[in-house]
Amino acid sequence: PAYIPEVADAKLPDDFLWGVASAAFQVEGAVDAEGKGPSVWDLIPHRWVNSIADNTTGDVAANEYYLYKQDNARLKALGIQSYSFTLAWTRFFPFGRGPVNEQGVAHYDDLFTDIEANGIKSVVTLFHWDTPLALFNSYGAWTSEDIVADYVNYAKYAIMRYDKYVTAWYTFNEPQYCNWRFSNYPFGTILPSYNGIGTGGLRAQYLCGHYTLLAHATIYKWYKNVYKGTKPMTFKNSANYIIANSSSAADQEAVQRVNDYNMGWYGGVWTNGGDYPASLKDTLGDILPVYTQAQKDLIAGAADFYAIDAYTTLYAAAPPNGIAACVANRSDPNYPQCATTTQLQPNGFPAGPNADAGATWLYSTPGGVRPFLSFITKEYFPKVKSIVVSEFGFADPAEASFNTLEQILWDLRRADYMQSFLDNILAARVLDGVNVTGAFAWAIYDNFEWNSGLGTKFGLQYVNNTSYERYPKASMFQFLNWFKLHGEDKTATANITAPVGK
Ligand code: PNW
Repeated sequence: PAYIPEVADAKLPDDFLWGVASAAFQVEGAVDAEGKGPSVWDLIPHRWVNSIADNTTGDVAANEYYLYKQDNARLKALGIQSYSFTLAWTRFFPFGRGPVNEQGVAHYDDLFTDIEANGIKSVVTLFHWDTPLALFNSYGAWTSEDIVADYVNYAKYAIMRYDKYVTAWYTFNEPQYCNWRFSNYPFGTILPSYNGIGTGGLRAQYLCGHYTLLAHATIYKWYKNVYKGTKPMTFKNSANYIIANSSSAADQEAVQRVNDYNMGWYGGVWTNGGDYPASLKDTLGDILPVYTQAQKDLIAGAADFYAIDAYTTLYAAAPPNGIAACVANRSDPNYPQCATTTQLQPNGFPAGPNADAGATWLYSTPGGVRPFLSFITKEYFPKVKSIVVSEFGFADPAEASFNTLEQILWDLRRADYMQSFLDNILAARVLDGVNVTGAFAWAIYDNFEWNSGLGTKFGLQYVNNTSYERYPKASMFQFLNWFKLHGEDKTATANITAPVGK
């Protein structure tokens, strides 16, 4: 049943991009196969004691490296239009730079041809956190400007080889997690520190953000102006809809600060002429690197659409001692964001902080995406012309302890989340006039959920971690049914009058 009755009969245009998503390190396994070099994520589960909640590793993950033909056949059989997946830099350039690994490239040649042969569209991310370990060892990876040239060298190679197969490009997944997902800077006890940066410092985080956005903008401008590429390109943002905890001015300001620190940090592409928001500059001072005018010009306008990984909804409040006191004190626990967030309580289903360490950040509040899409379009980034929800998904807190196949496959909370989330996206489009042009569910199947390990499950398909068989869950059928009901009405496009900016 529709959660939003007004959209029960509404249709999406044919060119609405939709499907399921994955990331190389989370699904591929085969971490040392066919010439692949090590990434930081190959090392972390083995060398950093207790870094992974259930002590699993990504060594095999979902074994996709060997099972991709079955996976693609299954996507086709299920009727999924598009697959959003990522490429592992260390399969192309095992040491991050230097000679190309032909075996790794041959593997991706096969993958792309097979996806195409199954009639599925490829949506491709060039970098999803699996930084080549060699670049960490030689210059501290994302804390050094050297990373820009190495990323650009890899990205150019992958783009030139695969552009013809790709429907849309993402340069980066969620640079908002630059602080540690890209390299796990806190594991400086295993790897040395670089550039005067110790372990997990703020300076490392903001250097990482700085060079990531420069790398993104450099490859974007090359793709459009030199290569003359025609496919849409952007990077994937990570942010959630933020509601003020109260009507007080301080809590309103807290909302603004949370948005600045998540979205505004990389928002120079659409606003501020390529620069950082004033709140970051004021608060961070000399911690925040400075863009030259030429760099700001490079960044401004360096994207074709806004991609948002939106999972949940949060309240924001001023920190206990107030925003001003926090901004003035670098050792305040809330520095530099100087706002606190708490989760909106989910409707209907219990979700508890203690139920599953991997999902504490993710209450099921899919209603937030509708106002969030309006917020992005109308208020925040006036230059955004269209939005793709590049990831949304749910890890049921109870799923880790499910043990019968029936319990696992009857994932009603995730099915509920899918139905409600999609209804809200559709409502944003047809009732609120937001030009949302795509939606991708995370994840194609259960996979290696970073520091939460294999035990935290986001899949629309269950993966048996002994046989590696995949089984579609109820949520997969809910998802597919939704697109059967709402997809493919050729008349719909003409009815959408999307506002572009203010
Ligand atoms: C995404 N949040 O990260 C990543 O792109 C995936 O690799 C990951 O598996 C997936 O979400 C599920 O965690 C996010 O706090 C991490 O809102 C955190 C948030 C959102 C996305």
